[in-house]
Amino acid sequence: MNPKIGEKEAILMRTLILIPAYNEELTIGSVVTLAKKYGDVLVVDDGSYDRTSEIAQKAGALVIRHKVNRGKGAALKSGFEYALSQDYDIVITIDADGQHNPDEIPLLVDPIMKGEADLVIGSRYLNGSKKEIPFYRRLGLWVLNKGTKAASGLEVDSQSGFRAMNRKALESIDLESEDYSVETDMVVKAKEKGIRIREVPISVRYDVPNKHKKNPLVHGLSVLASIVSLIGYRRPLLLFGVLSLISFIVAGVLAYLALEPYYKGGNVYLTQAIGAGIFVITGIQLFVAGLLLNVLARMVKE
Ligand SMILES: Nc1nc2c(ncn2[C@@H]2O[C@H](COP(=O)(O)OP(=O)(O)O)[C@@H](O)[C@H]2O)c(=O)[nH]1
Ligand SMILES: [Mg+2]
Repeated sequence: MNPKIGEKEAILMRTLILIPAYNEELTIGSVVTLAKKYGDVLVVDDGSYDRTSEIAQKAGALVIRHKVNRGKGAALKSGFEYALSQDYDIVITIDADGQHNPDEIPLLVDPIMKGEADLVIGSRYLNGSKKEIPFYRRLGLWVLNKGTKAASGLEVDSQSGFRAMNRKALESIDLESEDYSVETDMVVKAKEKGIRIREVPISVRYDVPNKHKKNPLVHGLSVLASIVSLIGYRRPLLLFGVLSLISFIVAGVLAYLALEPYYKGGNVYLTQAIGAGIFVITGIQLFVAGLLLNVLARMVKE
């Protein structure tokens, strides 16, 4: 049988499944075993102190080890470098903790094979999977998704680690983040480079033994801090404008508190009045800073 050109290309595509893992001995074996059906598997063991590397190797993965823990972003970067050096055409990233289903890999690869997208994000929001997400996490994700939208203009499942990308995306996205903020970083950089981004629905499990490596509050706040700095670089007027607005609102409240006793026949409260003045000045300074940085950001872009 003579395969059509499209099928022939599909057969020749080399796919790497990249699994960042930190102390995932309970689940890495099954994730690697299932993922192997869809391509070569690379586990980046990021300084685990359990048997992650040993089990991954036994299950048939190639393993790169970091001597010390450097973070999810650093692990992905090591994996992307490997993929580029070995000429892979498609890279899938998938979590090692069993929250994602490797059998959904073809769903992510499909838009790339069809030439419709360069970066495909597995989304928990497109098919009702978000019901699986605990409520407090949904709140945090909402903030991070909105933050990512402010930085990139795109409203996507910004924290999903289940993704697929082609060589074009791989070559042009230059990641800086070492930690969990890598997911947002990738979306922002991809958008700037004109990479075509697509989302497909995926499922997600929350009944796995070791689903989160980090305290959710610490995790969420550290990602938020990185997103705020991404916004600061890209849209300074937005960030500083919001901060300036908050200052003016605080000034307004203080001014009200200062003057209220006066209208009731007493004296102006001096402390509150001084406070109001300080916040007005701060608000003006923030606004001017935003304007100046906005001009700088534009100059850098041009
Ligand atoms: N290489 C590496 N992987 C990590 C690190 N922290 C988490 N991961 C992996 O990244 C994936 C997602 O991490 P997880 O803590 O489950 O994130 P959450 O589900 O979003 O809370 C899992 O496969 C982890 O093993 C790290 O420091 N280094
Ligand atoms: Mg997890």
